Amino acid sequence: MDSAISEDSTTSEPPARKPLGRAAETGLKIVVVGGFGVGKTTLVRSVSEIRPLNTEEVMTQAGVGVDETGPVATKKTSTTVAFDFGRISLNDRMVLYLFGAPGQERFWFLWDRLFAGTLGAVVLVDTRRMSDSWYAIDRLEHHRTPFVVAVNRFDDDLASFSLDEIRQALSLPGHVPLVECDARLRHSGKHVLITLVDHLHALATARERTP
Ligand SMILES: Nc1nc2c(ncn2[C@@H]2O[C@H](COP(=O)(O)OP(=O)(O)OP(=O)(O)O)[C@@H](O)[C@H]2O)c(=O)[nH]1
Ligand SMILES: [Mg+2]
Repeated sequence: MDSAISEDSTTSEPPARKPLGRAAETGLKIVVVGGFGVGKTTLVRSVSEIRPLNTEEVMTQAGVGVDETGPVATKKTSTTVAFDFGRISLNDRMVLYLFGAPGQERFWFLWDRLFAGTLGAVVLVDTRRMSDSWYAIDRLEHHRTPFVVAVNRFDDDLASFSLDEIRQALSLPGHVPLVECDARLRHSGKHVLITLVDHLHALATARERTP
């Protein structure tokens, strides 16, 4: 994997805008999906080499009863209403385009369109609201879109389920990679993307070998 994605940085600040290379000719689309407030926008923001496009709206009093509540609601002040968009250049010719999906159930109808032309996906999971991930996994399986699952550990998540327990709870088949991450940290977000790209590579190699 190229240094653009494998470099080890601990900062979560986006770097200065990097112009798209002249030789860039292949764009690979990756979607980050998952339930409300699992950290999708945070992940796209932390790994993107450009200032990402975020379609975030402030959650106001008017949204009470419409916008979701729960463990994340007290700290969360904005929510994605369309999608996030970021970019990582893999090498001179290949560019990864990252799309972060909106997490609230009332926007889930957008997901199927967002999955069109997607090479692979990251399902972000908050173990305090594990069932919010089921719909994402169902839709990806329906579209036959390869995916990896990343557990975004929150500081106030006291249950600290093991990866095996999470795999069981999500009924994840053994071949689907499951990793932990902190969506706020660039090196951690990149590790998730590397896991996905490795998974896609392994699937493509296996397909080539199948007569
Ligand atoms: N403690 C902690 N906070 C996090 C982590 N990841 C994200 N957050 C915070 O959690 C909040 C929700 O993150 P978002 O990135 O907006 O979540 P989202 O999945 O895009 O939310 P929606 O688009 O509304 O579904 C933000 O305030 C983040 O700073 C994490 O790993 N640990
Ligand atoms: Mg968001």
